[in-house]
Amino acid sequence: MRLHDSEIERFREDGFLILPERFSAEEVEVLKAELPRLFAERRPENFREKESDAVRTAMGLHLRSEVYARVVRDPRLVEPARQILGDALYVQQVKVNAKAAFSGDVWQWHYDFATHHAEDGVPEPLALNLHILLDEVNEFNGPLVFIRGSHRRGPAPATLDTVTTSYPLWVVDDDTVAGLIAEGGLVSAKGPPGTMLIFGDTLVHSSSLNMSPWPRTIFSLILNPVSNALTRHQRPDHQHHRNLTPVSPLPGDALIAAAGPLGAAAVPEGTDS
Ligand SMILES: O=C(O)CCC(=O)C(=O)O
Repeated sequence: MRLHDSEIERFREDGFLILPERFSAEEVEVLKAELPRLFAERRPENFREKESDAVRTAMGLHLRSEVYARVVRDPRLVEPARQILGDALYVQQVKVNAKAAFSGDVWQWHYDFATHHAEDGVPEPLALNLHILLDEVNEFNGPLVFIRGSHRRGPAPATLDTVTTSYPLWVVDDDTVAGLIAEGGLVSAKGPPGTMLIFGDTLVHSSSLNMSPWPRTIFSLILNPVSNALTRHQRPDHQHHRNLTPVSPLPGDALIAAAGPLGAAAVPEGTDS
């Protein structure tokens, strides 16, 4: 559950970690089973693709589902983040990013802090993005692609792109990206369901179209130190939550428990964090 020293060293060097077999097939099924209901909802938290009705990203999930309320407190996500950042972390954003078979759209080259800083006034690039792959992610269905070591250059110049996809994003220009790739090279974040990814706020990344017949679905939790909280409130709560209550880990089996008869009724303490 905790990261080894060598993993922390690798994270600091590369800017990301790819950690296979962190969540079981059963746990992944529990997370996926919620998605048809959540994706069917017509509400602002569900962003649909520009060219189709398919959900591109569904946000605020811990406030919409008991199962997702539990996964944001899963020790396999929270403990590594605490090791890297310290104990007082709040839930900044909770979402599932989907890329439908044959049509899932791109995420342009960007790093998350550009948006966190420009839109939400987050002071420092400290937040961590913690992912769980919910489908097999391969070279064909639009994996995230990281520029190794790109975080070490610090925040690159970024501009707001409101046209390329349905989701406004602060993006990095091609010349900067080419220079970063020449220095660090590319890594495709592939793996079977249950693989975890961790990456930092200035790591430059993207993902391409899903032209394959295989959907690509990924859970994403962003944790940020309470001491580095947002200072601007222009985006809706689901894009950057205002509740700064430090997240506290649940027992490791809580996700499976949530799928049982108790979980269906019980809302654990602190799920509004
Ligand atoms: O899901 C993806 O392909 C990329 C998502 C991403 O870059 C992000 O959420 O910042």
